[in-house]
Amino acid sequence: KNNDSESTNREKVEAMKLEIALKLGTIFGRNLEDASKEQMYRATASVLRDRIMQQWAYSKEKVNKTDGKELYYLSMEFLMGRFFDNFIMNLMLQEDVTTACSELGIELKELQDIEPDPGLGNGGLGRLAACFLDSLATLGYVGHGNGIRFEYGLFKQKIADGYQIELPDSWLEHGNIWEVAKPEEPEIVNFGGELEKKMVDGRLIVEQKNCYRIKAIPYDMPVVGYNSGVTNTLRLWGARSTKHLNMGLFGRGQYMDAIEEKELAEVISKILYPDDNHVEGKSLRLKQQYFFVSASIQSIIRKYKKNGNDVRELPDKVVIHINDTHPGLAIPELMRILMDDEGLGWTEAWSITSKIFAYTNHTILPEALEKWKVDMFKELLPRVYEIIHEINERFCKVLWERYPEQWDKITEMAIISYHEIHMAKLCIVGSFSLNGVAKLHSEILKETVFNDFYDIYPEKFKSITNGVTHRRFLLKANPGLSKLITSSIGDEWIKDASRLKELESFAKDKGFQEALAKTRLINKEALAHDIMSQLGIKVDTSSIFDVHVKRLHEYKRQLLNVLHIMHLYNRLKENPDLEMHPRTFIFSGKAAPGYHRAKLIIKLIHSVAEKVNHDTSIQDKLKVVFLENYCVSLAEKIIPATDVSEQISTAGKEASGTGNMKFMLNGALTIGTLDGANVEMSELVGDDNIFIFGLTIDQVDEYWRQGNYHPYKLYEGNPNLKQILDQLLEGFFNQEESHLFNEIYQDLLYGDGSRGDTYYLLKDFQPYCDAHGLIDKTYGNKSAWWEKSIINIANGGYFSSDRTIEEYSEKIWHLPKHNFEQKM
Ligand code: 26R
Repeated sequence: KNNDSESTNREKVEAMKLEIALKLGTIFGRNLEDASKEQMYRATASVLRDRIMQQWAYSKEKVNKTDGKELYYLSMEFLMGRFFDNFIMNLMLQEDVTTACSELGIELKELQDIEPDPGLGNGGLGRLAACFLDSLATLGYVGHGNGIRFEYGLFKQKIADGYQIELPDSWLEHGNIWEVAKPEEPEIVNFGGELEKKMVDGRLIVEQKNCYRIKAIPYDMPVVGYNSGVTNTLRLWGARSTKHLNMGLFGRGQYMDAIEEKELAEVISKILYPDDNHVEGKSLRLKQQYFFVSASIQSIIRKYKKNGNDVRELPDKVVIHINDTHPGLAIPELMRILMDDEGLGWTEAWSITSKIFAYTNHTILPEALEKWKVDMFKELLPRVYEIIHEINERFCKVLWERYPEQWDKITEMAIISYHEIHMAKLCIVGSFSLNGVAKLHSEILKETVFNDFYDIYPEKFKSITNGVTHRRFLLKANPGLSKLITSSIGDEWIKDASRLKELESFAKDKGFQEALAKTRLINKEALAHDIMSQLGIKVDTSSIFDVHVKRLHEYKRQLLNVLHIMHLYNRLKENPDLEMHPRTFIFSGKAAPGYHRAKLIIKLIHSVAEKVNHDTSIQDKLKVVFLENYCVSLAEKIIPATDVSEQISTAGKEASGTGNMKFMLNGALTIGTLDGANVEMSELVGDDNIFIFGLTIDQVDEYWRQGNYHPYKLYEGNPNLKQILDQLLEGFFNQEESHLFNEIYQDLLYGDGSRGDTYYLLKDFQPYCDAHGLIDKTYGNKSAWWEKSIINIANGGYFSSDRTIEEYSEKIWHLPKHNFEQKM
């Protein structure tokens, strides 16, 4: 039997080698000897692509026959990361491709690094959408993504002299082998113009005249599940002008105008807004949102009707998820189509629409809640505005009946108020379900942010804790640990992460602990190698790798981490023989280009690094590195090499966090606040296996309400803290520009005069230092450390996005599960 499978493996490898060689010939006219690395990559990718196309067609055919309910996941962002190695893993071709490549004289890893990392997202929200797509396909659910095919993804970050520089990310420059463009299936999206209304046979007909028409072209990408027969579609829309350029016949002037108009149309899908948690209210962003939402809804309806279905039964066959409020215009857009194109009346259209949408909230920061100025909105989307206006009128009537004469309350809750449209309110009113992304976050939505709405629609409110795909972030990113896990408990955990729980019985097992330590060391060596080649900094792989990677934001408190590093440095300067295990602090993350303070914190990290890394008197006990251009593929390298995971946001500010889960699954120990999903992590592993510190959300709220937080007293009362802050003021870490960090000092102590240190860094400083002290002590006891690490991995299974998707399906989507065989 064994011999048999060996020989079929051999056959598969030989077949693959042959196919790759053939592709080199047919695509590039090259043979193996004279092909470049890039050509090898494309040839190999193209071999995979052929198989995926077959699998995709087969899946579509099967799905069409079963005619079950389908999910559409609308999201402005899909932070997919690389496709190539993920496809290989999910098609179960890891061994075949690795062997085939190496026998052809090239390492698979080298090929992987050629693929650009599609960065069509800012951070958590976009990456969550990508994890969901993986779990949907793997679990056998039909769930398609719809978004925008940004020509430029999130900017590439370079660091020059400690400052962030943004460079364009032209990820499509060499083409995208995984997409299938369908210019023959465009949708038309209308902007501007005037409304023309007439009565025909007693029915109101609304037509939009003199609109600016833009073509939306679908670009489809396959979403292959792990060892699954269901292949879904990620449909990204690209904007094209509806005008042709042959107006050149009429003279040069018009020809140039035609080009300009074409360019104007195409800016819509040109670039992803790099703002995270901060709205700008720009009209281009509104155009982007309506563009992809209108195209998506039109194509959903078109496909639905093609099968001869009646729109009245739409809610039985289609559920549409709205990833934060960004795609919220899908609600009035469906109303528009049902009324203006399908001829339904308001009541019927609303009864369909209000059964189709489900909305997830991902942030409660007030500066991130989307609002649109009525004047701008009306001009750009007159018909959609009318519909929102009507939704609002009817909603306010309901409120009036419930709260007669309470004008303040009604104004407070209205969708349109003070000349602005409030997207979150529109989403709540127009959806049958609303959820937060972690227990604590969902409580905050019910009790505070959307409390008024909770009173009216308690049945809509749900809580579903986020998850991450443990296949990309553990199985693929950490092959050493994955092998160890499989050799101990078998490989069922790959499709059922709850099985990781079985690792708990190995928590005290010396052999397992040592093997785990070995895999970690190998990962740290690989990262140390990258740090050396990128930054020329030599880091000690026996030091604790203490990692803080995520978007740069004040609420995420990278600054608190820096203050602690400064503190450690001061202690080491006082006493070079101070007992402490050597630490390497690793940072990575992008700041929004217009976010001055976040950029200054990046500079501060570099200034501190510069001083600390070059000071020989501290005997290499401290190293600080900042890796540039944080992205999915870099995360996959950093996370498996991490000993300590920093999740230290001010309590109540981080909706969930998902990086925290990726680290946990890889066995890092977390230092964190009781915020977002950290709360659930700590409940799962118990207090002994996580380093929790700092203010709770109730304490934060209490300070806020009382207005009795006095950072200055903390500064005066803690000499270590005072020393650090004074050093910021004196330019201790940046003598050339000694005033550079003054504003940070000012802000921490005095703020705007009425409130300083709004994220409570000074209050949490000492508890944070103490928690780090405990980490240092714990690390000294190796077997205790690894035991905790194993307990974290074992309980990390809960944070697989497979569990999350099962919950969404059970509580919200109600999707049928398919069980087709993978066709490979
Ligand atoms: C510009 C504006 C409209 C905007 C606001 C917010 C743009 C982008 C965002 C990103 C927010 C919504 C986001 O990414 N939130 C994160 O969602 C993750 C997935 O649910 C959470 O884990 C994380 O805590 C949260 O910050």
